[in-house]
Amino acid sequence: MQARILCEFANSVWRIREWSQAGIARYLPGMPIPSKPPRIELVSHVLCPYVQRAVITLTEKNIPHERIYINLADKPAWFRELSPLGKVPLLRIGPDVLFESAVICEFLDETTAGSLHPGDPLTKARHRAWIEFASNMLGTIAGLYNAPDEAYYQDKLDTLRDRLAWLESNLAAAPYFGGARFRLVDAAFGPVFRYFDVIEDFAPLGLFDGLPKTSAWREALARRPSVRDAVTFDYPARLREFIKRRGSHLSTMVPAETVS
Ligand SMILES: N[C@@H](CCC(=O)N[C@@H](CS)C(=O)NCC(=O)O)C(=O)O
Repeated sequence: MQARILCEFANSVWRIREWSQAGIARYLPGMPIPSKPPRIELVSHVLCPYVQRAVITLTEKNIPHERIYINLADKPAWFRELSPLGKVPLLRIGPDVLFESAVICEFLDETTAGSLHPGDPLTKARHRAWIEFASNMLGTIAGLYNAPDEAYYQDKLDTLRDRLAWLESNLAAAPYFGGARFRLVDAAFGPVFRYFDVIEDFAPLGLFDGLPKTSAWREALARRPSVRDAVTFDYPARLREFIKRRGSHLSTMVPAETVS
């Protein structure tokens, strides 16, 4: 009897270890132990900045997963059935589906060791607020590349200047938002700054002039492997092509020869 209990205990320990090595979850007492880790799949789009947040989190937390890229201009029927808002990213965990990047990133973070959120509730809340701020900036960037004329374009640039000034005055530490440790808030801003990396190649934005702290943060994020590798190698060419096709003020600045 004792031998059987010991044997079952050892077996459970192995299963917990395999499960957590696969990056899946903390074992909580009383929780049923799955015999193998659930399959994790990220439904993605090559240019989506919200997908990049999830990819960065998956990479930072070493979570084995598969990525499925879909065409948002021709959404597959299975995707429409799974995505309440028809948007990527979607995270499939076995039979379960999560949507909204912030929720996905927090789920991935909470179910693996070593949190990417600060422990102190006030600091954590502050980071969450700045993640929202990053989403707002993404909306303004979309306004910039869709701006039909110069006046609208300049208006979006002014808004971005204002947003970046707020960032500059709220960055107390280096190299990352909260200091030495890379956090979920950093995962949210990496994709924001990546837009400027591509656009600045053909359009003079001058958005970071006089912003030393934000510029240094932007560079640190661009160097971070999880951020750098969150997109495919042809991302810059794809983004230029996407912008070119908007028929916007910015589209006219994309040199024809840089589009594949
Ligand atoms: N709030 C969402 C935004 C996701 C989002 O806007 N995804 C875009 C691509 S970047 C999308 O799927 N758009 C498809 C559509 O609206 O039809 C999140 O954080 O996940």
